[in-house]
Amino acid sequence: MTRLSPETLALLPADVARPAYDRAAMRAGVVHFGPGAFHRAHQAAAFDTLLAHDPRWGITGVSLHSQGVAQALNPQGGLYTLALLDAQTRYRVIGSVSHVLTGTEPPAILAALAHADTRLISATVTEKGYCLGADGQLDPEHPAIAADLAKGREDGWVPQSFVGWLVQGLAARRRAGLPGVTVLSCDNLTDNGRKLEAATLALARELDGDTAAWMADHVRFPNAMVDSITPATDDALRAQVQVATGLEDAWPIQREGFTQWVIEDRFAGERPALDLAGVTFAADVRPFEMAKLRLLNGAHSTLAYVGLGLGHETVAEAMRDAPLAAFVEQLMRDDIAPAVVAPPGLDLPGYIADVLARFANPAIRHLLSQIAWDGSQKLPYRLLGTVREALEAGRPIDRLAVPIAAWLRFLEKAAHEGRTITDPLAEELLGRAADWRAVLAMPAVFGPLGHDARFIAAVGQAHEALAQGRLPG
Ligand code: CS2
Repeated sequence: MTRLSPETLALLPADVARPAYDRAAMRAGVVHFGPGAFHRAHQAAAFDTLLAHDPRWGITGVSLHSQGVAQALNPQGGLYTLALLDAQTRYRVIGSVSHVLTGTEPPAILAALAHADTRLISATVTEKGYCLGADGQLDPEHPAIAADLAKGREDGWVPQSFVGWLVQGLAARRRAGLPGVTVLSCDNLTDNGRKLEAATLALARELDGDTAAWMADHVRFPNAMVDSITPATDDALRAQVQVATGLEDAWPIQREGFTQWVIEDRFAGERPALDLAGVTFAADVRPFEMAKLRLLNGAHSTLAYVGLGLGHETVAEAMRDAPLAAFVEQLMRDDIAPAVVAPPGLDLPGYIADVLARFANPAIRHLLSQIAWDGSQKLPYRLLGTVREALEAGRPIDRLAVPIAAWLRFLEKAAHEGRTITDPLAEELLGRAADWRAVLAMPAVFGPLGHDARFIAAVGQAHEALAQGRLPG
């Protein structure tokens, strides 16, 4: 079977969309850390649209901890197929990624960061990639940060953390007299840009005071809200893509048709005209972030842990379980929405209905087990803020305690069966899992909330209800 590549693009059937620009003229204006499925389905597709108007915004991907994306994409000249899953699946070959570097090539990463063409450094490194503590600040005891603190004053050090790479890249730009740069977090963290800014500044102050000072005038870290449901690639997708395109693609990806990207209008130097690709620039992104993280991601994690406990496999399947779907809807409307300050013009009941319809999309096979990854990193942003505010406002937390209890049961079950889980805190979580109170007492996840008697009581009740197969109404 012929493989997708710049040479074989012309063989694609007419109904498969392809880059509407000359890829040979493309320059790399973006260095992106974490070119996984979400980035390639979402941001890289927006840049692919922009490139038809402006060739300066190609992407160099940087995959620090794995070789897989580089091995799949580089032989294809960076090209890959995106399947858009709606009633009718559409296929689009994306050309915005020119090359993917890996952590085995530190000089090339540094050269890309400190290149005159680079105007934007962006990231989807997931919550754990930021190395933050429960207080949202850089955690100096995180092994990667501790290593960077130990080595970062030596010449030619190789950073272990993403934040370390930013400090090294910014230092190289400063020394080379290059103009400023925008650093854009595209991860599901509240206040993602500000958190990354604080973390980068904290490390820079320790390692290189001149770069820390230079950042104030030359670097901006806008907040951003990103949204598009992106199930992991499976064999079924590979097969479908091969049939639809007639070419072999080592790593096609898929997402729902819906996509949203809201970026704070706070750039260092030039702002890419991403509005041409449907991106919204806003003075304040926080209300968008809050609505999306608390409602969509909070409900997603609820479906994942409660749904897995009930034996479901995918989000759409969990949504066909009428009592579970009704529970999640009530949780969103009655418990989460009161803790959301809606962005201007957003109708929360309508937003909730749209999110539920997206979850129910039968064309998407989104595994609950994928969403269940990294619970210790996700729950604080998705649910615990809502719980804290409900307690402060004197609202009930009975239903909000259900996904937390479902997560605790998920851990308990894995520990009992001797399975591991995907979570940076897996070892400690599983070590404590037999006693859910011991998990609540982990400061890295729950902070002071874990010692709140009302919270402990509500989680205890929810835990009991789930053990009896009941969903508290
Ligand atoms: C999901 C998200 O895997 C997860 O935890 O909740 O990836 C979700 O699909 C996206 O944030 C939707 O924009």
